[in-house]
Amino acid sequence: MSAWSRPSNQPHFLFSRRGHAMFVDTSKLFVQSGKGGDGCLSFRREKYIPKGGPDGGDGGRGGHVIFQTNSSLNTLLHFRHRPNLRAQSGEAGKGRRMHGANGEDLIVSVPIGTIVRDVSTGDVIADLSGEGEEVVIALGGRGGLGNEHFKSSTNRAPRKTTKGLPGEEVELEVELKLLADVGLIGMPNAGKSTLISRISASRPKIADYPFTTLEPNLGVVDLGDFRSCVVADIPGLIPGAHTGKGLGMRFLRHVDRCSLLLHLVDASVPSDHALSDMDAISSELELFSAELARKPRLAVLSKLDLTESQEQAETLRKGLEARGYQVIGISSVSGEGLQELIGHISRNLSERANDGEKKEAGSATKKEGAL
Ligand SMILES: Nc1nc2c(ncn2[C@@H]2O[C@H](COP(=O)(O)OP(=O)(O)O)[C@@H](O)[C@H]2O)c(=O)[nH]1
Ligand SMILES: [Mg+2]
Repeated sequence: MSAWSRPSNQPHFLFSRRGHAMFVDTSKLFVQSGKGGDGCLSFRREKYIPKGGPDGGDGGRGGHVIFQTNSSLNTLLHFRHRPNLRAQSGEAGKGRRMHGANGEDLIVSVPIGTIVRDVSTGDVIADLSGEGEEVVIALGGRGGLGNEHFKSSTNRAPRKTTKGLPGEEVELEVELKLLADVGLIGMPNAGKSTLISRISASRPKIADYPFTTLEPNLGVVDLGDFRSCVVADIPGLIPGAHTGKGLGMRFLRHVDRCSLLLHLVDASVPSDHALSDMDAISSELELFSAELARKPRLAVLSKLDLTESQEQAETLRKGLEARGYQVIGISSVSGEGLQELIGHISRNLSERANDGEKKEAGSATKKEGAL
């Protein structure tokens, strides 16, 4: 199946014609699996058994580091808070042939589509593309042997044990192709780039961008509770764009997965101009992609720190509401309204996730019915 024909609620990344995703997020990680516990040196000591044999147990295995995909993640932002990942060591063996406990495995959640490379060799060691897929990235060290293993006919009281093996240490680079969750539209100069830079916790690099003149601009926004999303502007969506001014249909496909569009309206522009600009962009959007135009849209009044914006804010708000928009006022300079905006994005994405789950639950019931 080609990447283009996937149902739109499923893909976590799309590819350009050359087979590469445009937006790539990377993160460096250091992982270390647990050391194995040492074998134990011990002899049986009981009241009526004066010369009990060796009874030192084996050490437990060190914990593995395991990567597991989790469909609720869509960026690598959570690794920035935690770049060192260590699994627990195994416990040493004990007397009475007691085996030391194994170290707990460290399960690391990663988004679907994560590619894992070993930095020292450059090799891809995992390509996690399925839901719930698991790969052991670093194997825990084996536990050492207790002295009970070294008993022989010639040596009934061995003092030999072995040490637990060290865990593996690997420096990794993880890579994820990103799709935009939120698209920004608006006239040039409306404040799109400034807003992205203001609300982003990281700015992924843009790889293999197939268009030379217009660079999309994107950022990863931290929504709290280990949730994050990708916000991208849609470059060149200006009046007349559908007649071929710079922007190709192909670009719009990369924002297909957006579940929300923010339409930035510069509140410092005289209000009748601001509103007619908005209408012009809206009709351009319709001409470009009816699908994109059907997405939920929020009007964002920008630059509210400026006096002229404040004077016009009410008129603009009314004009936008009359067009059926919900309106949030912001300033990327003072920070006003940005938390409210992030809250709105966060709720929109949770709703999308819930809708996705409902759809999955629906198809599961159908399968059962068919059996
Ligand atoms: N006073 C003020 N200026 C802003 C704000 N946001 C953007 N600007 C300015 O508006 C101009 C255009 O912003 P930019 O983000 O490049 O707009 P874009 O073309 O939509 O990406 C720049 O000079 C910004 O510094 C804001 O919230 N307040
Ligand atoms: Mg810009």
